[in-house]
This record gives sequence, structure tokens and C-alpha cells, in this order.
Amino acid sequence: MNKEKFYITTPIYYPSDKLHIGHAYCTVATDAMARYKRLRGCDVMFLTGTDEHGMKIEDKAKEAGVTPKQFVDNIVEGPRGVKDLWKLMNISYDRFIRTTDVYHVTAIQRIFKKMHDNGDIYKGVYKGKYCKPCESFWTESQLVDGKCPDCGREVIDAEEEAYFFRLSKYADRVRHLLEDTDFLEPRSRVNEMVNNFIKPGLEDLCVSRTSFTWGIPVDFDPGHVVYVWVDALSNYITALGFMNDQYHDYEKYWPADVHFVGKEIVRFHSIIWPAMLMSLGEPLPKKVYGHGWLNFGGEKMSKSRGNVVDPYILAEMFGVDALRFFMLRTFPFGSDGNFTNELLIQTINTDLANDLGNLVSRTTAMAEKYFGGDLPAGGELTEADRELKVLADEATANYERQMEAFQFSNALAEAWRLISRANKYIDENAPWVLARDEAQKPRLLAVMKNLCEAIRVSAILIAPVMPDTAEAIFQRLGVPADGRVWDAVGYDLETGGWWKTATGDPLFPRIDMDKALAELEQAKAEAAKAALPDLEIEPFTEDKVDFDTFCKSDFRAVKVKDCQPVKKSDKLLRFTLDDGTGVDRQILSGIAKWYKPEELVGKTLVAIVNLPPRKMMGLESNGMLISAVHTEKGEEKLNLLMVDDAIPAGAKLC
Ligand code: ME8
Repeated sequence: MNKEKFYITTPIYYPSDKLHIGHAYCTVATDAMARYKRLRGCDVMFLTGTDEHGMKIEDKAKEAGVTPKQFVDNIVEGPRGVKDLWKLMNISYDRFIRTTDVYHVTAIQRIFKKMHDNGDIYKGVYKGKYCKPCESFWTESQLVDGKCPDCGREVIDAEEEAYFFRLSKYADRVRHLLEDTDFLEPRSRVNEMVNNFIKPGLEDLCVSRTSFTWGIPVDFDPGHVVYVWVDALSNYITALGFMNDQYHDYEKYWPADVHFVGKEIVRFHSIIWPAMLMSLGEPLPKKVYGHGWLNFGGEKMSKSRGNVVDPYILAEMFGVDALRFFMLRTFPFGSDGNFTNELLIQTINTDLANDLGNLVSRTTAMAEKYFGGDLPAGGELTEADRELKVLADEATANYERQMEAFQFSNALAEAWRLISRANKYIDENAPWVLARDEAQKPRLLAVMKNLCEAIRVSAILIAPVMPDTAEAIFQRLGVPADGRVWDAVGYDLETGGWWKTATGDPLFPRIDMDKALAELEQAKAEAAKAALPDLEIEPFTEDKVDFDTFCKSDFRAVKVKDCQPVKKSDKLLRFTLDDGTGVDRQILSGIAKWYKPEELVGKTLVAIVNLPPRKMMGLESNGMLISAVHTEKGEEKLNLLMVDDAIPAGAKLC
């Protein structure tokens, strides 16, 4: 029998070494859905990848002194890069596309040409705000205070030759698609699209540029590169082999069952993408689902706002499954959610440690104690067990409905309804009381087996979201492979034979909130420090000093006769210096943080000696010692300038 196909995608990510938990949100959701569909027996294609062209990348590469390709290679494939993060988050993608992949580049050129040849791409003039020094076009809304957002300089009105896509031609068909079908969900996003973009009139879209080169060249018009969205959106079909020979599953998987995308790119996916496909004469994806943002402190988590949450730190402290669960259980997929560490810890303690973890620990501990972990066939069923089965079957059916509607939070709530009920079932049936009476042994056996069965069903339900946890649970209960699949999700009252339980460490140890929050702060500070440059030196002064003024500064070699801390000051040291005049010179210097006084006695230093005297802490300072300063990993460092002791005191430096 042919398996049902399911093709699901994430957006392709801009290469960044600062992907945060907000980015991971979409990919984790997509992964959970892909795993759920695989569990249901579907033939799944889960595509993700990276969107690697554009002026920003070109600029960043220049800054880093590497080619754009080297720059993106490092971020996509390198340590803590995009692929690394997906590995950390246990993302089971089937295919990863990079828009710099040769097959994609060729396919985009063919796509562009086809749309050009059918008259949907035409040459026109792009008008915008242009920053000459940066050689960049900006739109009015990108400007900051009317100036270039990159360098802050004035911009001018300018034009460049560019190709345009006849988006306006498809306005009516796109409107019908949005308003009269279930193409775009949640429904609230439809009104947003129609009111904000379609009703005011769809303008044709600029799809090529000549002002930068890091893009896919328009092969029939050198000098033009394809401007990002045609390049980016087409990934969903080129990755299947559309207009290229790298892959051959376009016929098999297209149209996509669903594109999961963040709400800010819904516009591109629900208006431009279908219009492009209409132009190409290709089928449209079945659905676009626009999820909400993970906010932090009330604002969208983003690098530029500096409020990103590092998934590596959280995964290390709490485990990847807990993190995946938290994101999908706490925030309804279509809405925004506010991420806080407190909420994360609270959720782990309540849902995972108390409810799920305890259920598994209590059950396996009792199975061990009363039956040595071996639960044979037989046992005495009662009405309580039948009730548990009814609830389990109902929860499973609801779970299925919710998952099919991409409502992860509601689906998980159904799994937790069963978990909570099972915990209550323990208290109601009190196995420890039954265990005291040999005559109750058959009842005790049935209770333990029902608990195992409730846990087994729960584990199947949570597997798409927490694959490692589900696996650990199956192992502890000794569930064979055929008891882990969707076909076995129905609660079986008569389960016999397969329980061979084992005890182990708690699946989710309880977290001490205050301690964990402090550790998180510390880990964040350490990570921030590690990200600082190894060495920073002050930028050079552009202001020139004229030679005569410079020559007026009198620098001399001085020898330290004595050095003492200054009372009540943790900064100042008091130096008694031989400056070659025969009269001791006193200089106060704020360097106590870096030197112990005794280690400086006898050293030959450099001082400027013709500064006017200055009083500090009631003491007079006659000059200033010269030192070199720089910053290492964010920390200021200072080194006194020490010179050869062979230089006599008073020698003039020039
Ligand atoms: O938009 N909460 O790439 P991208 C939830 N290359 N989702 C978030 C988020 C947050 N705080 N921050 C980012 C692009 N995302 C384009 C896509 S597709 C043909 C081209 C989501 O790296 C964001 O909404 O900026 C988007 O869905 C995804 O991360 C990639 O964002």
C-alpha cells in the first residue's frame, strides 16, 4: 500500500551564529509535526535550510575579511552554526537546502527565465533612497531619522534599472485564495493580509538588483542579481528537484502540505509565493500556517534588541526535551508568547517533574517492589480501570484532532489529562494498601498494569515533542517495538506479558528555582564574556596635534625610590621618584588595581613631568606616569611603561 505523503517546511534561515530560542521555536514545531506524521505512518519530507544571499551577507563578509561563501559556510556548517543548533535541538529534517547550492542557483535562473519569457517579469526602474558611500538602496521605512540605517549619512533619491514581477496581475486570484479557502491559517492572519496589502492594491515587486553582487546572477542580463524573495521562496520546490537534476521528488511531494512560517513573513508566503507559482503554472501549497513570536520582556526576541535567550545554555541546564516541551505546551502556536526563565522552570517542575516524572517513578518503583519488575498476564479488572481506558481513548482522539490542526499546546494538554488521571488513579487505588493483603494480589497486578498502560499510551502521545523522553519511558516499561507505534495507541485493558519494568534516575529532577536562575545569570554572563573580543585597542585619534605643541611635553625616565598605597583610596599609589634633578618627585597614579607597590620599587619608568601640579586625596602629584592600556575580553588592562634600567634617571625622551 502506498503511504500517505506529507511535505512540511520551515522557512530557510538567514545564516547567523546567534540563532536564539525564538528561531528554534518554528523548527521545533515543524519537527514535532514531522515526527507525528511519521508516527502516523506517513511518508514525510521535512525540509529546512538557509537563505544565504543578499547585501547584508556581502557586507558582513567584507567586515570579516572573507568571501561571502566562506562567511556563510562557517555559519551554516561551523561550530554553533545553524546545523549544529538543529542537532542540539534534535531536529529530524530529511533535507537541508542552502540557497548557494549549485542546483538551486541553476533552478532559480531557469525559474526567473520562465517567468520572464511568459511576460510576468519585465524590466523597469527601481526608485529608492540611495546611500552613496554604502552603495545601498533603502526604502523610506528602512531609513533611521531619514538617514542611512547603516552609516547614518544622508541618502539621495536615486533610480536603478531592475526587473519587476507582475504581482498586481494575480491580486484577484490571491484574494480569492485567502478569503475563500483555508490556505492561510490562523484565520486572523487572512484579514491582516487582505486589509493591509491586497485592498490598498498590490504593486509589482522588484525582483532584481544591480547595486550588489552577492546573489544569483540573471543569466540573460549580466549585472543583475535575483533579489532575495524569488530566490528564497523557490527553495521549497528546487529542494525537490524542480528545474534541476539534483533531486527527483517534486512529483512525489509537491504541493507541500504546510509551510510553517513566522508571522512577519506570512505576507511573502501567502501573497507573493502563490502568485509566483500561478505564474509558473505550478500547484499551490495546501497551507501556510503563520505562527506567533516568542517574546522576551514583552518584545520580540532578536539579536538587535539584545534580548535573545541562548538555547545552548538552556539545553545544557534543563535538557532539550524539556525545552521543546515548554515551547510547544506553553504558547498556543498561532499567538505570541512571552518567554521567561521562571515560567520555563515552573513548567518543568509542575508538568514534567511532578506529573510525568513522578508517575513513571512511582509506577516503576512499585512494580519493582511488588513484582520484581515482572508483570505477568492476568489480574482482576474493575470499573475504575474501564474508566481510565475511556479517558485514555478520549484523550488520544482529542490529541489527534488537535495535532492535525497544529495545536500542539492543546494536544499536549490532552496527554497531560491522561497523565494526571493516572496519578489520581494511584491515590484512589492505593497499591500499598493492596500489597498488604495476599488475597488482593490479582487486583494489585491489574492496577500496576493499568498504570503501565496509561504511561505507555502517554509516551506515544508525547513522542513527537519529547522523543528522547518517550524512548526512555518505553525502555523503563520494557515496551517492545510494536507497542510504541500509533497502531498500538489504543488503551488495552487486557495487556498481558510485555511489562518488564526497571527503575532509574528521575526523568526530570525538580529544579530549585532560585539556584537555577542564579546559574542561568552566571552562564549568560560567562557566554557574553566569551563572545567579547580577545583584544581591543582604542581607536586612533583622528585629530592632529601640531608638532610644536607635541614638543612641549617633557617626557623623562624616572626611577622608583619608593611606592606606597594611598590611605582611603583603593585606586591610588604614591610614588617617590628620582628624576635626575637630585630632588625627589612625587607622582600619584591610579594603578593600584594592577600593581602591588613593592614590586615597582627600583623600576625605571616614563613620566611626563611638566604637567601643572594636581591635588589628589590631599596629596600633590607632579606629573603623570605613562602606561599602555587595552581591553581583553571586556576587561581593562594596564601596563606601566618600563624601560631599560641602563637609562639614567632624568634622561629626556624625544
Ligand atoms: O525570515 N519568535 O529568516 P529568519 C518566533 N530568510 N519565531 C521567530 C523569532 C521569534 N522571536 N525570531 C525569528 C527569514 N523567528 C527568511 C525566510 S523563507 C523563504 C525565508 C522565525 O532567519 C521567523 O519568524 O529571519 C522565521 O519564521 C524564522 O525564524 C526564520 O527567520
